[in-house]
Amino acid sequence: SFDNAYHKLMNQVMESGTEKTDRTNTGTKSVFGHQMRFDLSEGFPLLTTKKVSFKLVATELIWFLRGDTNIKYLLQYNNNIWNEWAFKKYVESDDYTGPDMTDFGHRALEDEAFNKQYKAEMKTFKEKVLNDDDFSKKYGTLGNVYGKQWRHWAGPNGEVIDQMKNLIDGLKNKPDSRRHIVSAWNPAEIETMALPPCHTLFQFYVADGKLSLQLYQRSGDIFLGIPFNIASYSLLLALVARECNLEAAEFVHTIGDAHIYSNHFEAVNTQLSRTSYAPPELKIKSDKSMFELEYEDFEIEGYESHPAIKAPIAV
Ligand code: U5P
Repeated sequence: SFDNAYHKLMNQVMESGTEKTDRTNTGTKSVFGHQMRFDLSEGFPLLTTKKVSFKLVATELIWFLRGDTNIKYLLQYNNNIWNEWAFKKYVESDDYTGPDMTDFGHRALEDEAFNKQYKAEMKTFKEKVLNDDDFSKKYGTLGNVYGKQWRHWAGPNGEVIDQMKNLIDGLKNKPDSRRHIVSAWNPAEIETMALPPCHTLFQFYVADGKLSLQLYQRSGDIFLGIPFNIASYSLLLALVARECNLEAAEFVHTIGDAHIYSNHFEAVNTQLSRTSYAPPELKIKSDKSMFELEYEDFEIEGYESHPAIKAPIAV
């Protein structure tokens, strides 16, 4: 099953990963260079040994495909996965006058009184992004993250490069090409991004009327990030295949630094003790182009899973 490949990675890192310090000061166990393959003809790879929210995956992917980089769209779908990074930029700015939020990620876990303050500030922040246009323009944006690079890469002479449109044209007109690549890694703009892209570059491949996709992910939080990334890129493969009248074949997931944070070890062991279910199926209930699809056009059928497992995110 799809869960097997993922459990194998968790096992391998728990048993033989190298202990390493990291940017977030949490500490990890990690391996370098790992590959998993997911055959979409067997179903949709939404993991079943813990509940993974398809809604969060789908709304984030639609947001990328729209070329959007402002969390307002995500908040409208109650998708909170990018909040911490936008919030960080706000509380570090001169416009922020509330209680000191330095290192809020760690402090919220350790100090209950601070956690209350943090939650209140975050709630106000979200409301302002949703309801105050000027505030939202200034602090809802994450800089030149995925959406910008996928749809509006800034060329050297002021031209705008739509990598996704070029990709679709290329797949339709020159399926055999070895240049079906989209890069989110734009060295000139890394400084302007809230988080340098984790899913760095992807490539498509056509053979026998079937389409495959490989992602190079430079850094992968195995417990919280990877289940999401697997579902997200599998959905992208399904959408691009549909757009090009091809059958979706394999999603190949290649990870650089694949790590488990030390405060996720217990959660990982819980998940490893669980047995998988059969994977669900993805249904797209519309003829619209992939660039016009809305969340309401998707359905995940027959998703049976173990309950979600909570774990803190490293900011
Ligand atoms: N991360 C993911 N998947 C994503 C986005 C972020 O796993 O889609 C994780 C990275 O693996 C890392 C953190 O743990 O977020 C980003 O930190 P860094 O690699 O930039 O230091």
